[in-house]
Order: sequence, then C-alpha cells, then structure tokens
Amino acid sequence: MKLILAIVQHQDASTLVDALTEQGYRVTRLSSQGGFLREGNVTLMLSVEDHQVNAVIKVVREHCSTRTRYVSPMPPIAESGEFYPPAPLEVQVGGATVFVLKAETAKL
Ligand code: 2BA
Repeated sequence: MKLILAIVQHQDASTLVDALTEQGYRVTRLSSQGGFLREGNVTLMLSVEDHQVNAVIKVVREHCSTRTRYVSPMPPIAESGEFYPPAPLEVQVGGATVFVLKAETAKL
C-alpha cells in the first residue's frame, strides 16, 4: 500500500476530487496553507495499492495547472525619506506537489 499526499491549489481541487472519485479512488480532502505564500491550499490524502500510484499521479497531472502569483516583498526602511516600492516577486505555483509514502491501512 502507498499513501499519496497531493498538495493542490483550491481552483483545481474540486474537479480533481470528482475525477478521482469517479475512477473509484477513495480520497480525503484537507484544508491546508502554504508556508511561503500563506495562502490556503488543499491537501488530498489517498491510500492506494502500489500498482495504482502512477494512475493517480496521471489524474492529478491532468487536473492541476501551474499559475503565476505575484508577491509584494516588504518595503525596505527608507533612510533618507525616499521611497522606492519593491518590484513584485513572480512565483510559479503548482500544478501539484505530490508525496508517495509506504503505508499500512488499518480500519478500526
Ligand atoms: P507555498 O509554501 O505557499 O509556496 C507557494 C509557491 O512559492 C511554491 O509553489 C514555490 O513556487 C514558491 N516558493 C515556496 N517556497 C519558496 C522559497 N523559500 N523561495 C522562493 N519561492 C518559494 P509550489 O512549489 O508549487 O508549492 C505549492 C505549495 O505546496 C506550497 O505553498 C506548500 O504548501 C506545498 N509544498 C511545496 N513543496 C513542499 C515541500 N517540499 N514540503 C511540504 N510542502 C510543500
């Protein structure tokens, strides 16, 4: 058995969960937050047989897009009273960050 953790963007989560469920996978959706952007994202948790891992990753790949986000860095403290707003930082987010772990399933 393997435990798949897939961190995806909110915009992709519902269609991805629908697709996984339609294909017979059991999936748990958790609300999560990225440490860098401090924005909400979604972590999906699936326990699957070893031979299903690649098929799940294929579905994730098909439903998750890369998006560009712009982050405003903190402005430097002006020493002379002049103010130069820092340029926004471009960040590519997604499609998905996926971890595959060995797992044992016990339903109690
Ligand atoms: P965040 O931590 O909010 O990161 C959002 C995006 O910001 C990342 O996209 C990456 O492009 C950029 N980024 C993150 N840390 C950075 C840094 N120290 N310097 C420069 N840019 C940085 P993704 O790589 O697609 O990650 C999307 C979300 O997936 C992350 O949200 C985080 O929640 C999760 N994630 C990514 N890598 C992870 C890892 N190794 N372990 C745990 N969670 C991870």
